[in-house]
Amino acid sequence: MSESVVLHDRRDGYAVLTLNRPHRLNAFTEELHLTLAGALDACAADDDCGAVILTGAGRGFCAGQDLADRDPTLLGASPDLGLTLETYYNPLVIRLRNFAKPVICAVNGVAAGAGANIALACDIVFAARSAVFIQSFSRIGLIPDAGGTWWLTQRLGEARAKALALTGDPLPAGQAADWGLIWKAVDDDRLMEEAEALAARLAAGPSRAYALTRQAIHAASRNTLEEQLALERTLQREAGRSDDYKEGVAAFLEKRTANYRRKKRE
Ligand code: T3D
Repeated sequence: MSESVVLHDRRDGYAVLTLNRPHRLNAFTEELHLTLAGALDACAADDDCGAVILTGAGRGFCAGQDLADRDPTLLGASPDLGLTLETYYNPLVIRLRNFAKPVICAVNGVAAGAGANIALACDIVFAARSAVFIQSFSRIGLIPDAGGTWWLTQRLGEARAKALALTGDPLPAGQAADWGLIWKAVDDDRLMEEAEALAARLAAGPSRAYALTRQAIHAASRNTLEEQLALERTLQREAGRSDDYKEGVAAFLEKRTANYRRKKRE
């Protein structure tokens, strides 16, 4: 039996999902989309899974759409790319953005096209220092998708967004971190160690507070300050009613480490 196109490794408290088409730099096919969606759903439904790491097998993270499935000499009529975005890429971006648990991306190598932008849809992005992010769309006559025009403009501003998108030039991981596009560039041999240490830490933390924090930060770019303050009030009210908050305050006052996971399992 052939290996799955997404490897799903369950660790203590978190899961590692590995895109597994290394011969094509983990480019997306329909099968990869469907398998990844299923794996993410399984993580969402797993109460003991507090965080997810997304990474790639082999020397690349993901090279975007598998262009072998777009070969014009085989397809005849032009494919409706709007339909494939609507069916696969856009739901994946929204699934990652609204995921119930923090998603860490460990970009192990080149991230190109939609592969770069799927990485940017994750909550916290680590990249191996040797990795590059490429908005390669313009090289094949397309526009950045999977949220590319949004992530780049929001995080880098128009000047850098336009230069990256129009040139399709690679952005090295270190520069992506210096510019604030991602969280951190780390030495290649420490990538998974760093990502897993953070996943384990988040998995042991106050999960409801994390979900509410992500919700508030996502809303910030569209809200006025007044609207954001009102949202913080609403979400903090909810956080303040949680067992995690009681445990956090009790642990502080008792000068001990808070134990959120134990409380959830009791
Ligand atoms: O279509 C829709 O549904 C709309 C949605 C579109 C979303 C998109 O992502 S569009 C953008 C698609 N992606 C690209 O245009 C990137 C294409 N790949 C590259 O430009 C380069 O491969 C990289 C810059 C990513 C890496 O370059 P390099 O030199 O490190 O590796 P390579 O030799 O080019 O690739 C290694 C192998 O992977 C090679 O196969 P081979 O020759 O060893 O048998 C190459 O053909 C294959 N590969 C890489 N990317 C893709 C791919 N095969 C199919 N599709 C790919 N995207």
